[in-house]
Formats: sequence, C-alpha cells, structure tokens
Amino acid sequence: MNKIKVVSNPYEKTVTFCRYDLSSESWITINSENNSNSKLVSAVFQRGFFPFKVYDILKEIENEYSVPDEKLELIFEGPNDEKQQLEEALKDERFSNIILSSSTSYLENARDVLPEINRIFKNLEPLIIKNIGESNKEIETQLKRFSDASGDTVPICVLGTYSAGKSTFINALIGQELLPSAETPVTAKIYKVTASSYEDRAKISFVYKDERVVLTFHDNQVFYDGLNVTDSFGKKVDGILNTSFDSIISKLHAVLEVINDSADQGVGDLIEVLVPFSKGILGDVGSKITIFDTPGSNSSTNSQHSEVLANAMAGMSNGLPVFVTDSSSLDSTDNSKLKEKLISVEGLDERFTMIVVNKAEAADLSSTNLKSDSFRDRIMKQAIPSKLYAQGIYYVSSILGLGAKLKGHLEGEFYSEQFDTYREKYSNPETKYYKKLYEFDILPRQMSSTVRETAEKSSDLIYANSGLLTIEDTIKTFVDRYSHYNKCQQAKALLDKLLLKTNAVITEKNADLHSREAELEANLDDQKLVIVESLKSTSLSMGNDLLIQYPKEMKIFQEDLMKQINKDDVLNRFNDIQTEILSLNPTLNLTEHQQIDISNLKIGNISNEVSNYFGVTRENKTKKINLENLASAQTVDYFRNKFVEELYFSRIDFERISSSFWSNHASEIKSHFERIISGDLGLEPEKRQKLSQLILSYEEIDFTQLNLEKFSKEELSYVFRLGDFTLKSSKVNASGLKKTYNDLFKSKMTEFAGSICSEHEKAFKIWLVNLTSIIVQNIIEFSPELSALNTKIQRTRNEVASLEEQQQQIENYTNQIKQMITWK
Ligand SMILES: Nc1nc2c(ncn2[C@@H]2O[C@H](COP(=O)(O)OP(=O)(O)OP(=O)(O)O)[C@@H](O)[C@H]2O)c(=O)[nH]1
Ligand SMILES: [Mg+2]
Repeated sequence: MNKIKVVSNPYEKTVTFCRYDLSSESWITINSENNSNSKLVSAVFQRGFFPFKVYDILKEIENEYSVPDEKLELIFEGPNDEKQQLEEALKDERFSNIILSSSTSYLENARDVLPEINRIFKNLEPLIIKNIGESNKEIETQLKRFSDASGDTVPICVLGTYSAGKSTFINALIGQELLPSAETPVTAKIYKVTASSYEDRAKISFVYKDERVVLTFHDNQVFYDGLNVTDSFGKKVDGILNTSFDSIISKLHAVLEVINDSADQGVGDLIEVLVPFSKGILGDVGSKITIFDTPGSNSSTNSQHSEVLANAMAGMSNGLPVFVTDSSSLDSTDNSKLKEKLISVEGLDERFTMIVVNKAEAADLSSTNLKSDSFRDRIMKQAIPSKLYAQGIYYVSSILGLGAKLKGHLEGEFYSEQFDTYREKYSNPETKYYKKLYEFDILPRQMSSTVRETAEKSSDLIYANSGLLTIEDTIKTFVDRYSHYNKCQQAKALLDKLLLKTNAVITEKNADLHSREAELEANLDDQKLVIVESLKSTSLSMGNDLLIQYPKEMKIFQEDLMKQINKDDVLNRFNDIQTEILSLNPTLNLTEHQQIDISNLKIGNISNEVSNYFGVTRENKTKKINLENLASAQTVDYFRNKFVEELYFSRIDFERISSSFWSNHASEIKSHFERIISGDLGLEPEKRQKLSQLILSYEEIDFTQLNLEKFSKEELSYVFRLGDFTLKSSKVNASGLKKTYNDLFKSKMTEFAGSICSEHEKAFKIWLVNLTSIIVQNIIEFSPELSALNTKIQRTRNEVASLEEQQQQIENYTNQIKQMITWK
C-alpha cells in the first residue's frame, strides 16, 4: 500500500508532499528533482491555499500513486479546519480507495489562536509605548496600527476595469446606495468604506489642499471640520449639506459625487467613509472588514493608486482581492494586465482572489451552458480566470442584489429600471426564464456544495438568485477563518522587530550611562570615590547573585505548582460521571435482552423474536451513545473547571512565593548596607547614624505598580482551547484530553511564571538602584551640578532596568506566539 503525507502550513503559505519509501523506511519529500513531472511540485499546489486546491490535489495524488486494487493511505498534517475540508473532499466516491489516517503532528487554527495573540498585544502595547514609544515614533505607529487592527480588520479590495460595476457591487455588499456610479468612468480616488456602529451616524474624511476635512453626520445634523466654505469646492459641499435629503445615505451620496467631480482639483488620494451597513451576512462581520473601492484599473493614474492602496492597508490582515468584471470583458487586454497590478499591491493575498462577473442578470447564461463542461472550460481559458482563479468565479447582478436588500426602493434611475425589469424573472420560479445566478459559479469542487446550500436555504429569492448572497457567504468564511493566518505571522514579525529596537535603545542608553558615570567619577575626590565604589560593587555583586539564585529557586516552585493529570484520571472521572448520570436518569439503563428460546422457535415467529432481539440491541446502542456523549461533555467540562481552578491558584501561589523571595532578600541587603556604613569608612558618627536610619527605614519593594496583566477565571477558561483534542467517537478521548490539559497547563504556567519573574526582577533592580543611589548621595555632598548629574544617572539606570525587563517580556511573548503557530 502506498503512503502519502500532505503537510500544509498556512502560516508560512506552504504545502509539501511526501511519499513513504519502503526500502529505506522513511518519508521522502516529493520535489522537482525526484519527481519533476508531478503536478504536486507546482507552485499552484505548493503555494496555493490548501482548502481551495484540495480536490485537485487529491485527484493528482490518486493519479500518480494509486495502485489498482490497493488502498492508498493518506496522512495529513496541518490545522484542523483544513483537515475537515480534506475529509469533506474525500467523501467523493472517486477517492473511495484513499484512507485518511491521523497524524500526531498538527497546527492550531489561526482563528483559535488569534484572540490570544491580540491579548498579548493588548498587554504589550502600554509597556512598549511607555518605554520606547516616546523615543521611537515609528515603532509606536506600527504597534498602534497593529493593535487597532487586532480587533482584526480584513481589507476587501475591489479591483477591476472601469464601469465593470465595482462601486455598484460595493453598494450591494453594504446594502446602501452610497457610492456614485455611472456609465462613464466615475471613481477617481480610493474609497475606504468602513461600517459605522450606529444606524444614524456616518463620517466622510479626506484631504483637500493639504487640509484634513472631516464631515460628521449625526442624525439630521452635520458637523464639519477643516472645510473652507469660501472656496468654490467648499461652497458646493456646504450647499449640499444644507439641502434636506430623505436619508443620511442620500446626503452622503450627494457629497461623494461632488468630491468625485472635484477629484483633480486638490482632493487627496484616499477618501474614508464610515457608514452603517444594512443587515445581511456582511452585517455580522461588518465590524471586521473594510472595503476599498478603486478607480478602474485602466485609469491613467493607476500605479499611484496601488501605492495609496498599499499604505491604506498597512497593519491590517492580508487583504482579499475581489476582481469585478463583466462577462464580456473576461478576456480584455486591460483585464489581463491586472494580475501584475494585483501582485504589486503589497498586503493582498492573491491566493484568495475572487472573480466576480457582474451584470449577469442579462448575460447569455442558459441552462444548457450550466450543464456543459465546455462552458466551464471555455471560461477557464480566458485571460482573467486562467491567471487569477483561486477562490472561484462568481456570477452576480449587483443591481438585483442591492435592490433585494433595499426591498426595491432604489433611487438611481438606472438601478431602479434594471431592478424592475428583472425582478420577476429572479423571484418567480414559475416564469419561463427563472434563473439562479449562483448555479453558474465555478468553484473549487468541495466548496460548491456548501456555498449552494446556503443560497438554497434563503427565503429571499432575489437576494439569493442575484448571486450576492453566495459571494457574501464566501467573504464571511474568509474573514472568519482564513485571513488570520497572515495576521499571526505579522504579529511574530512585529515582535521580532521590536526586540531589535529595544536592543538598540538599551545599548544606546547604556553608552549614555557609562559616559555620565565617568564624568561623575572624574569629579569626585579619592576618598569618597573609594566609599562609593565599595558600596556600588557590593550592591552589584549582591544583586547579581540574587538574580542568579532567583530563577533557580523559582523553577523549583514552578515545577511543584505544575499540576498534571494522567489518562486514568480522565477515564475514572468519565466512568464516575457515567455512573452518576445513570443513577439520575434510570431511563438510560440498557434494556435486558429476552433470552431467545431456540427449542421453542417455530418457523413462523422466528422473525418476530429475532427482530425484537435486534430492536433491543439497536435501542441499547443508541442509549449507550447518548450516555457516552453526555458523560464525555461533562468530563470535558469537569477538566476545564479543574484546569481553571488549579491554574488560578498556582499562579497566585507563585506570585506570593516570588514576592516573599524578594522581600526577604531586600531585608538582608538593607542590613548588609547598614553594616558597611557602620564600619570604618571615615564617616562622622552623626552621619553614620543618619545613614543607618535611612537604610533601615527605606521602603519595601513595591510590587503593586507592576505591569502584570489582570487575569480572571473567565479568561483562563477561554485559554482552555481544545486544540486537536476533538471527540473522536462518542467516548471521551482520554489521551487527547490529558495531553491538551498537561500541555496547556505547562505552557500557561511557564508564561505566568515568566512574566511574574521578569516584573519582580525589574521591581527589585529599580529598588536596589534607588537605594544605592540615595546612600551614595548622602555620603557625598554633591555640588548642585553633580547632584543633577547623579539624578540623571539614576534615572537612566532605571530606564535601562525597565527596558531590560521589557526586552525579557517581549521575548517571552514572541516565544509564546511562535509556540502557538508551530507544530504540535
Ligand atoms: N445591468 C447592470 N448594470 C450594472 C450593474 N452594476 C453596475 N451596473 C452599471 O454599470 C455602470 C458602471 O457601474 P459603476 O458601479 O460605476 O462601475 P465602476 O466599476 O465603479 O466604474 P468606475 O468607477 O468608473 O471604474 C453603471 O451604469 C451601473 O449602473 C449590474 O449588476 N447590472
Ligand atoms: Mg466606481
């Protein structure tokens, strides 16, 4: 039996294939050297997005490696979401000889880990802004952008030649007649359209002649900022703002028309619009997306637009490119240049490109076409599909979709006319040419059935038949599932960059510190220098010793607090729960079989007794499964609660132990300093006494002001992700649960311990620096200049301590993120 392994890492955008070599008993990666003819080594398969290619990949594997009358074993390594897509595709009977076996290695779904990465960034942001932010605007901006986007904004970029209907398509997506559209080239700028959280609020913001203009619409009122009403453009806008309109949207639309018309008279390249989206599939994910409308790709200013677009998207997840075209232009030269343009826009993930064929309500699509393979083949050969096909080709009538959402109340004359002309044909199944546009969509095989199912379920026939619903459903899946892989990768890269920056700042501050110290020393007389040196070196060596001893001791406590479970714990608990359920629900007890008395069987009643026997067996089987399902769910709950409780208290214990470590040693250090001072240092008795007093009454280490994240049991319970531990059958997967529990406990405890230790170390270092410095200051009566210099030194030292701690923290976080997105 041949064995093939598929390894998909969507974080790194790679898919690799291996075959098992019997003679060497090892896996061999299939590559262009050992299998140059294989499609499996093509970029489409290796760099494409696995779920979209899965069907074709399976076909290829089957072609190349299947042996007649033998099973082919397939092993998949990757995230669970992708594995499900694979299982779905394998249901096709042409793959009936492929058996999927499980693998021990897997990746977490990005949608599961991203919330945790976001949490990390929330903790990190204040820390970094406090320390490097002020001195490093660039990092601050990047970080802010990332955190703003960490609520996760996914850019949907609508591209295409002019008049293809891009703006109308966006209007349909958001369910509002917002963006201007016409037969002639219209859109001259890039529009960034974001959902407003309130139905009665909107905002338009752009630059006009180097001045930012912000128009805020609130109910019936409009507030403006930066608009110069004496200039002709300002006058026009002002005129509209003072006219009354039926709705806030009509007003926005009119303003956008003026802005578009004045495009070449000083309006900046990006126009931002915040507007309420109407309800619909996208309403649900509305807060997570930003839609970009772009000028026709054949417009003369296009290269500049790519740049504006790239800038506007910086910091967001990778964008979803949506190509709008109409069926007659699939092969135009203008369109064929689009691929290059698309690739040149940084931040667009072309592996996800959707091709939207607009204005399809009147296209030549017949039911004969629908059934013929050659229709599909002909389309796939056209310039755009052959170059850009990734997520599929979607047929849509934007006007019908928009009209459906607005219940036919369309203001634009052409929109309205078009809608009225076709509404019957797309909503009345009795009419002769009744059509469902989504049926013509050309999609990766395993996606088409799910996508269609959603459309079939809709009660709004025009919305579904216009093809719009299907497109929105696909966008939603992209937003919910796929866009996050890239975001996770970005997070890691940003932290790596931050580490380099903090390093540089630390080096710089240290250099500054040393030169100031040298300056101070040069100004001290010899005797005082000796005292100061002795104090400083004691402080340094004691501090260093403790910093070495501390992690060692804490490690031991950490081990003690690392609560682990074993498989039997799970099984015993499962059995106990089962017994308990049975005692509470006697109906779940298995029914006893009636003995079949063979001697008494007569031909006539065999079937009766036997079928009774099997009936009972079947009934018992169902009961058993029900019971097991119930007990499994309760077992998982039980361990989730246990996990939360134990982790919560372990963390508290750890923090307490760590605080007392430092408090105890701080007292020792104080007495040590006090002994040095009372020794023979040539100090007058009065001064000595004053210093002793000062040292002994010096404040305790302050652990209350730390950056330690607030944490609650709710948050911890969320941490308990199931990962790859899924219920394989109705019975709980004990070893999976055990592994998840233990791994998570270990990693969480390590994380907590890491951040507690580094925060406590920082608090100690700062405490020690301050104490030493106060003593030094009191020994030497500094001149005002030297005193100022000394204060500066102390401040820089604190900064360095804080930065070093931060460095540690970022490193911890980076490692955590790496852990989350690497193989388990
Ligand atoms: N029949 C039909 N016409 C449409 C549809 N969508 C858009 N149109 C028309 O096509 C023309 C161009 O639409 P726009 O939305 O302005 O196209 P665009 O791609 O944004 O054009 P530019 O901004 O100029 O690049 C307009 O007259 C629209 O009314 C549709 O679904 N069906
Ligand atoms: Mg347009």
